[in-house]
Amino acid sequence: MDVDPSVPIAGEPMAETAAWWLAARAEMDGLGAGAGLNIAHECVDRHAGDPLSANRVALRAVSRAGRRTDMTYAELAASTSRFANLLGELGVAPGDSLFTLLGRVPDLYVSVLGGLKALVVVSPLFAAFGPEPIRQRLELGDARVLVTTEALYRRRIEPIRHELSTLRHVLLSGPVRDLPRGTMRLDEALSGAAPTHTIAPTRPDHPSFIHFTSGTTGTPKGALHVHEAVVAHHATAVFSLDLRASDTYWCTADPGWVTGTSYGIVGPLSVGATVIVDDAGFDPVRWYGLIAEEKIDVWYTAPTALRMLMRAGPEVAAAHDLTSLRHVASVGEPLNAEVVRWGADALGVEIHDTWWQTETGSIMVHNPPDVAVVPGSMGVAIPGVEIGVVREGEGEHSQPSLSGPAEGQLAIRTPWPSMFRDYVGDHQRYESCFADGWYLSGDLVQRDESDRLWFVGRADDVIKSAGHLVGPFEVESVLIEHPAVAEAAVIGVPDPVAGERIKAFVVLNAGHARSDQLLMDLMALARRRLGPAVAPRQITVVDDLPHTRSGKVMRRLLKARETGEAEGDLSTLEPPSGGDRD
Ligand code: 6R9
Repeated sequence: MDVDPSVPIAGEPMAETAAWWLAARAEMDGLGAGAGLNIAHECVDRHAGDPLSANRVALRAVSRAGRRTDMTYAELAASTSRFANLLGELGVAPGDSLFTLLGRVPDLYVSVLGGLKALVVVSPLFAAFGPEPIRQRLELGDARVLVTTEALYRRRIEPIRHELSTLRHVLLSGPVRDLPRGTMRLDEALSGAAPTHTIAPTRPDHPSFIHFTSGTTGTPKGALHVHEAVVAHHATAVFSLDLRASDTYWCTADPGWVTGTSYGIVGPLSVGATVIVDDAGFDPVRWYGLIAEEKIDVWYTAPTALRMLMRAGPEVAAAHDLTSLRHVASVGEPLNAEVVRWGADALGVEIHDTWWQTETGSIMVHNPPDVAVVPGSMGVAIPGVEIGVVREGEGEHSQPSLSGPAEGQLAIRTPWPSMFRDYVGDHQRYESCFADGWYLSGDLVQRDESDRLWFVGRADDVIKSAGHLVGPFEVESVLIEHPAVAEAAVIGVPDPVAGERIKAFVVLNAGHARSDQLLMDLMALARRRLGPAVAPRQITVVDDLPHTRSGKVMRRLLKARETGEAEGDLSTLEPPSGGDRD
């Protein structure tokens, strides 16, 4: 993070010259000649400075009890300026890092955007993390400032504060009963700071965010992003999520995950939309109620949530008026064709899958809003991005295949505006993600004759059985079609003859009991639909499956348990109870 932000670079070229990016870039007004591009300016000050949008609601926080608190773009501009000025008064310098450990409350958004105004590097952490994953991340990111609550501070930070050698300032959001030593109240500190702030020149490659993502082994990886990424967030918010300034928009992801920042904060605010801020957990009645009451136009969510809504039954959906929904999109894990078909009925709109990663920063593959969805496909490359498929067995330096049917690892030609620029503290690992100008995603895909991409699996989750490459998702999708099955996870277990043998774990819906007949039915369904090479050899009924906190089934953990291998980094494992949210 050793850049000198005081040196503006006049006319610095954008990383990508495609028309798509140029169109988005043209909508950014920038900080003036030679002063660069700052995310917070594009998301907040640009709208606050325009009489047409200054009084539009930027953030609408909806409490568990249904109470609304609105903040307009003008109010958000003032609060974030106060926050940026406060950081300056505390001696926090551009390039220092600021972490948040907060639920989804307005102070989270003010801290993130105020931090960006002050050119500090922001890392929002998920509030349900325990002390160990928090410590790892604060240490890896050299945290200088932390914004959290009194309760979270007492529980998660106080016990480890002495280990956090770079941490200088802790600001407490919300009510404080008994101010802990070495902390400050955020509200008091903000009220003493001036409500206007001139953003310093910001180079497009100035660091903006660190988003942590779990690897298969070792410590989490801190993907470093830059201000220029706002161009990609804006372009994809408009062209992939179909978002407009007049829309009310809800992204169900927490900003502790890249989706909750890129599309819970940056993308929608860059468009000037009204963002719903909801801190309550999943509840089908409440969720449908929120869509109906807030008249959500555009909704970005995850397959697990959609599958849970599907399980809640059609009558729950039918009891709410969901006609405000114009565009629904999904990300993060495979979106089963069955869920897309359910969505068309229950939500009244098609669910548009999108694919991207913490490292890519923004949507890379999408189902465009104006094209009929092909259920089960992740879609096509967004304009301005070139996706290649690296076929298995091709030499390390062969070029990826660019179109037509192919199967292999998804690769993206560098650069693009929102690409990560490093893994903090592990440049070697960063370098190892690239070959010959391509970023290698680690995901395996199939591409069809229309250049549509179909998810096969993570490179390390894919099963090789009797010479056939088998994607667990394919098998899981078939198993969950059975009315008794709520969820399925499929792994490869070592087999002396076939290399790997396919094993499935299934969780049953309420009202269904494990029986030999049911297992035979499932086996028959799988064989019928998938053929003997792909159907599981073994199906086991379990009470629940291990998930990451972002909702992905941890097949790797199932596999490790099955084979007796080390379980690896479990910091993102969701507790089986379904959540210990603060
Ligand atoms: C945004 C986000 C990235 C990994 C990615 C892939 C999986 C994402 C998907 C999908 C199937 C999709 N993934 N989108 N799998 N279909 N539409 O989720 O980032 O947390 O870094 O996860 O998620 O395996 O490589 P991140």
